[in-house]
Amino acid sequence: MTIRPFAVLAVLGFATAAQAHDYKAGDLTVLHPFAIETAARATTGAGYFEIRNDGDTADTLIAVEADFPKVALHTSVEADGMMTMQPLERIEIAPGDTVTLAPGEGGHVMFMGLEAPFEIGESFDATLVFEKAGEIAVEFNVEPRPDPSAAGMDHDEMDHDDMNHGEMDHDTAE
Ligand SMILES: [Cu+2]
Repeated sequence: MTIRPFAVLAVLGFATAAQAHDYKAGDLTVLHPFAIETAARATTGAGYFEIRNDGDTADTLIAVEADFPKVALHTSVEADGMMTMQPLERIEIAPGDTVTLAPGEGGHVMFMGLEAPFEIGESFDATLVFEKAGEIAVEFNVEPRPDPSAAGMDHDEMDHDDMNHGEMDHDTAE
């Protein structure tokens, strides 16, 4: 069996496009924060990451701060056949656990009041605020919208702009 060079190149190309980057504070590691590209006139964008807790005690993500008019933790829920988003006030990470915010899985950071769309290849600074570990400065890389035909990506077809943020109490996640 010989290695086909084209297959190898394809794998390397993907790894570069979605370059991993991690941030550590105490027992917490924030893995690969990324945001999804937005449509030209979008005023909201979604961000994702994983948080791993290697410690013996739980910690809690209580806020995400970034240079946008409003930033909140959200979860997408289905009610009466309609997808809506609700604020998440906190995300607890149990000892030994990894919490994943990923497209199609509900939880996300919502960046609101964008004055320019998120474009692939851009990045922006943000700070994750934890109850015990304190603040972790991270960088979100803007990545392509995941292929909606991929399994488990149903929710990602939602355009956040179509959803009614007006009914939510945004102040809870300030
Ligand atoms: Cu949202």
